Amino acid sequence: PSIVRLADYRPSDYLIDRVALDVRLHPTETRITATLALRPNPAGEPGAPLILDGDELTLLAIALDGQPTGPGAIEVTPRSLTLHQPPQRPFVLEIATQVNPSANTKLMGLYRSNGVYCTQCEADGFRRITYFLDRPDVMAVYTTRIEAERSEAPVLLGNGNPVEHGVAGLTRHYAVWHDPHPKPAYLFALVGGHLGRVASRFTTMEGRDVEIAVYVEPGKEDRAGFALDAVARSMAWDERSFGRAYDLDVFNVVAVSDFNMGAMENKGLNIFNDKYVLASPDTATDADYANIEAIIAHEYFHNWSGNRVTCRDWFQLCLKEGLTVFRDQEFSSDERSRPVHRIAEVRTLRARQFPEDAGPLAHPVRPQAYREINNFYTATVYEKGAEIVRMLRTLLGPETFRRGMDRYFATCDGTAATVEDFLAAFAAESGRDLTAFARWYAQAGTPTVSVTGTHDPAAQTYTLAFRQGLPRVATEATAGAAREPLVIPVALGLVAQGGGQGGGGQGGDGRGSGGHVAGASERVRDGVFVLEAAEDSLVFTGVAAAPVPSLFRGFSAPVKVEHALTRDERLTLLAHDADAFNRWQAAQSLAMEVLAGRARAGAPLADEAGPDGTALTAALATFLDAEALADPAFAALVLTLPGEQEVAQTIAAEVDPDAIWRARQTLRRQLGRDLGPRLLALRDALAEPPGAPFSPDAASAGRRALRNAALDLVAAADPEQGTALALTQLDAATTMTDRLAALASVSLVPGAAREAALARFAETYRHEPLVLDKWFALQAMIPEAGTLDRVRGLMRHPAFSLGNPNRVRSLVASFSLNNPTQFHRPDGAGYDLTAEVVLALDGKNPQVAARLLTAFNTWRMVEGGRRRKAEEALSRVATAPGLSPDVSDIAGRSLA
Ligand code: B3K
Ligand code: ZN
Repeated sequence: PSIVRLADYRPSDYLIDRVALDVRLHPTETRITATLALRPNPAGEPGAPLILDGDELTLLAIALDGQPTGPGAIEVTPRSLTLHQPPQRPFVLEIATQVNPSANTKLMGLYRSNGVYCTQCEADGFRRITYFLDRPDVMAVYTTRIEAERSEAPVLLGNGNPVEHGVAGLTRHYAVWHDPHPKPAYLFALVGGHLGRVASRFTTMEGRDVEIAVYVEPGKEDRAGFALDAVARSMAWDERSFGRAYDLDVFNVVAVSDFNMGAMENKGLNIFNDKYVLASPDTATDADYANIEAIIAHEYFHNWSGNRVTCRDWFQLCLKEGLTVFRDQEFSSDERSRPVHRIAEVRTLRARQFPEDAGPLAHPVRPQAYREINNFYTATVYEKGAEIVRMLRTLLGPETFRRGMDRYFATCDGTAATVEDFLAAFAAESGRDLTAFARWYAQAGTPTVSVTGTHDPAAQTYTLAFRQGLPRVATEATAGAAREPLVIPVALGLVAQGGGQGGGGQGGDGRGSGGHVAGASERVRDGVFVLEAAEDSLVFTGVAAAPVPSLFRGFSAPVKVEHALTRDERLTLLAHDADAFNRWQAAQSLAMEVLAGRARAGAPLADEAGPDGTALTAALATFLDAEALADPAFAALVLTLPGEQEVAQTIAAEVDPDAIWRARQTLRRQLGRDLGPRLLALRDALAEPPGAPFSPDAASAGRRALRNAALDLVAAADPEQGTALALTQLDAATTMTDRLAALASVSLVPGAAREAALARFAETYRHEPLVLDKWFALQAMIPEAGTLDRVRGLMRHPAFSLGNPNRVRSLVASFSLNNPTQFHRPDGAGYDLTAEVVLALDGKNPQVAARLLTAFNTWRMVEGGRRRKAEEALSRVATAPGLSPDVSDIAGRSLA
C-alpha cells in the first residue's frame, strides 16, 4: 500500500454540499442510491477529474445531472470511480450501488451484527456504502431515507432529526432523517433492526428539549439505564465545564454486539460496542461501570470536539481524539475522585503508551506519514494527545485555557481544522508563542527528565538541576523530525525531611512550596516551573534544611523522571506529600526499585524481597492504619504493585519476563504476609452490610476495590487461606466485581477447586456473552505453562468466535497482551499462537488482526532466545501471502 504524507496535503478538487441517500436494506443485497450535489472547489485544481473513493461496491447505475453518462466518461476500478471531465459548475451525480451487509466481516461500512443493520464509517468505511469523496474535509448536509421489511427492521435510525416515516408497500416501511449540520462522511451512520429502547429528556441551557434514547437488544432494556443516565450527565457537564450545548432534537445511542472498537461518535447516532453500554450489578464490574460512563461521555463530547469542529485530514486525528480524551478524563474526575482517576490515567499511559513510544511502532502524536490510517488510533494519539492538552491547561492556567477553548470552538465551528488552528486559539487568547510547545505533536518518544537536588546549608539555598532528553526514535513516521527541547511543565513543591511541607513555609494548598520561597518565586508560578531548555536549574532561597522535592505533581508532563531519591526520602513523600498522586508515585517507585532490582538479578522466588521490601511494607502498614478507611479507593491503588509490563519498560533491555513475574510474586507474598492481619481486618471493616443496595458510585466501588486488593495479597502469601476466602466470597457475592475478583484469586491456584469454580461460573453465565468474555480473559491471563493449551481449547468453546471482536480480545488478546510470561514463553509457542490467530483473522477482520499483532511491540526488548523466536513468528506473518494492508503495515514496521 502506498504512503500518505502530511506534507502532500491538498484540498479536494471538488466539494459535496448535499447528500441524499436512499437505502433499501436487505440482508445480502442492500441497494443505495446517492444523490450528490457537487461543485468545483475554488481551492482545488480547475478541470481536474473527479475521483470518488469506493471499496467492495457493485455499481448499478450512474447519472450526471439526470442523464446517463456517455461512453468513456467514467472509469471504475475496485477502489475508485473517476468522472473524467466533470462540469466546472455545480452538478448532480446520482449513483446506485449494491452491497452485501451479511458478508461484511470487516465490520467497516454497512454490516449486520446479530441481525441488526449498522454502520461504521471512520476512518474510511463510507466508501464501502457508496462512491464518495471520503475525506474529512469534504463536509455535506445529509438526508437519509432508510427502507426495510418491517418484520426485519422495525427500528430505523439515522443521523440528525427524524423528519418522516411511513409504509412502503405491504410489508415494508421507511424513515427519513435529516442532519442540518454539515459533516464529513466518516460521521454518517444508520441502524435498522429489532431493538429495545429506554429514553428520557434533557433540556439544554439554550432551551432545546432533547429526547435521549439508548437502544439495546430486546430484553436487555433493564441494563441500559446507567448509560442513559450517563448521557444526561455528560450533556450537563459539557454545558457547565465548556459551555457546549447539544444541537439536535434527538440523541440516540445504539448498542451492537460486533464492533471493532469501543464506540463511534456519529452525529446524533452514537453506535457502541454493547460491552460499553450494558450494565447490571450481576453482569458488570465497577470497572465496566466506569468505562461505560467514560465512553458515553467521550462519544458525546465529540459532538463539539470532532463533529462541529472536525479534522482537516487524518494526520490531525489527535485534534479530536486527544482533546476528547482530555475532556472525558475531566468528566470522570469531576464525577468521581480526581486523584484516584489521575492515577488510573497515568497507569494506562504507562502500560500502553510508554511501551508504544519506546518500540518499533513509535510515532508522533501527529504522525507525518501512514500506510493504513486505522493503525493510528493508538495510545499515543489518544492518551499522549490528551496529556498535551492537559499540559496546555497547566501552562496557561484554567481560565486562559477555557477562553482558548471557547475561541477554538467559536472560530473553527463548522470547519475541518488542524492542530495549528487549535494552538492559534490559545496563542491569541494568552498572547503566548506556542511554537516550541507544538513540538510535543511532532516528536515521538517519551522524554526523560533527570533531576538533581543540592542543598547549600551555608547559603540556605536548594538547587534543582533539570536536564531533558528525548530518545532517538528511528521510524518512518518520525524520520526527519528534529529533536528539540520540549516545553515541560513541572508542578512541584518541597517537603521537609521526615514530614511537613518545608523549604520556605508554603501553605498547604496541595501545590506545596515554590511560590512562597524567596528567590525562586518568579520561576515557579502557581506551583509550576516550566522547563524549556535542554538544561536549566531552579534555586530556592531561605531553605534551612535539605528538603525532599516533590516533582511532577499530578503527573504534570508525560515524561520519565530520573531522580535519585533515597529510600527514606521516598518514604517521606509517601507519608507527607500534599499531592496524592506523588504519594502513590512514591510507593510505586519504592516497589519498582525492588522489582527491577530482583528481576535484573534473576532472583529466585522467595518469601521476602529484602530490606527495601521490608521498608515498603512497614510504611504501607502505617499508611493503611491511618488512611485506608478514609479513602479505600486510593488505598487500593497504593497497594497495587507496578505491572509486569511496567517493570519490563524500566529494565528495557534483555528482559526476562519470568524473572519479572518472580520478583512481583515475591513482593506480593511479602506484602500479604507482613500486612495480612491488617488486610483481613480491612476486609471485615469494609464488608457491605447484608442486604445493602448496590451502587456503582466511586465510594462503593472504592470499598470493593480495597477489599479485593486485600484478598489478592492475602492469597499471594497464603494460597490456601486465599482460596478459602475467595470461594466463600464467590458464593456470597452480590456483585460481578466481587465474584470476578474471587474467581481471579481462585484461578491462580492450580487444582480441582479452580476447575470446579471456573466450570460453575461458565454454567451460570452460559447465556451472557459479555460475562463469558471475563471468564475467557481471566483464564487467558493465568501465568502458567498450561495456559497456552487452555487458550487453544477455549478457542473451540461454543461461545468463542473469531468473527466477534470482543471474543478475540477477551481470549486471545488477553493472552498475547496481558499475560507476559506466557506470551513470551521461552519455547516461542506463545508467539506462534498469536501469529497463527493473526493470520487466521486477517482474511475476516484486518483491523482486529492488526491490533492483536501489536503484542509483538516489545519483541526487541526481550532476551536473545525469546527475541529470535519472536522475530521468526513476526517474519512468518510479514511474509504470508495476501496480507491486508493493516497487518502488513504493523508487521513491516515491527520488523523495520
Ligand atoms: N472515533 C472512533 C474511533 C474510530 C476508529 C476507526 N478505526 C471512536 C472514538 O475515539 O471515539
Ligand atoms: Zn474518540
